[in-house]
Parts: sequence; structure tokens; C-alpha cells
Amino acid sequence: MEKTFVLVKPDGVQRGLIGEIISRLERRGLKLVAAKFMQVSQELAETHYAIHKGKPFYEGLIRYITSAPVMAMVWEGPNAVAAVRQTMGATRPTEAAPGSVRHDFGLEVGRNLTHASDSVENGQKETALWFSPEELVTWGRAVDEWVFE
Ligand code: IDP
Ligand code: MG
Repeated sequence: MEKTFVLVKPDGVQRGLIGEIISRLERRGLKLVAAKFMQVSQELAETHYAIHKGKPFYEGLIRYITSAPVMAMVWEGPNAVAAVRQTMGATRPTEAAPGSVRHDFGLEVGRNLTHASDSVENGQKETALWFSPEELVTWGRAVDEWVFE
């Protein structure tokens, strides 16, 4: 089953939106397989966002993601990568679809509340970066057959 890596960023944590965001993913039918509340180190932030190094917003992005704790998670489901990106909404909150997290709770791209992997490959890479294999829980959920065809 496809997995994707998700972060509730520091603004989402500070604003008390961890539960709201988890609730939306649960309600959608996605399955939680790992979760960790943590302070992000400078090193982890730089590795995670290496692809953005050199961009004008990079320094601010690193400051943002290390400014307060985050909730790091891995979610599983059919098309989990696309489903979670859709639930979060477009990168810029003013372009995010109504009903998405970034639309419903955000205004600025630099305070857009969440991260979600943008491909299956990056989902695997980011999961391996943020979690050790033992931290991923394989479990059967009673409603699985009513959510997964
Ligand atoms: P994504 O989070 O939707 O995948 P990316 O383009 O990968 O978006 O950018 C990573 C993060 O960098 C964004 O979520 C946002 O927090 C920040 N970011 C992207 N573009 C800008 C910008 O123009 N100004 C400030 N921050 C930005
Ligand atoms: Mg991205």
C-alpha cells in the first residue's frame, strides 16, 4: 500500500491544528502508520529541504521549520500521495481549493501549515529520513475492507 510522509509544521502546532489535520486524514480513510512530535534540528531541516537550497525563500523556510515543534507522520492508503496533497491544498493558500487545509486555515505561502510528499519516491525517501524502520507500525484496521476496495 502506498505511503506518504506528512508534517504539521510549527504554525499548525502553535495554532492547535494537529488534531484538526489528523482528523481530516483519518476521516478520509487514510491509515496512520507512524507519528512523532519533535523539534527539527538544523541538519534535518537542511536535508529535508535540500531541493530548495539557493531559492530566495530557503533561509526563511529553514528558520520556519525549526522555529517550534512539528508533528511528523506517515500515512498509508491507495494513492496516499495524491490524496494527502489534495487534502492539504496547493502550496499557496490563496490558490488552495476551498475545503483544503491550506485554504481553510492559511493565507501565506510561508505559513502554509503542512508538508506532504509530492511523489511516491519522495514519500519513501522522506519516510526513511524522518523515521527508523521500527517506528513504522504495520497494523490491520477493522474498517479497512470498507475503505480499501
Ligand atoms: P509544497 O510544500 O506544497 O510541496 P514546495 O514548492 O515544495 O511546496 O515548497 C516547500 C515549502 O517552502 C512550502 O510549503 C512553503 O512553506 C515554502 N515556500 C515555497 N515557496 C515559497 C515562497 O515563495 N515564499 C515563502 N515560502 C515558500
Ligand atoms: Mg514540496
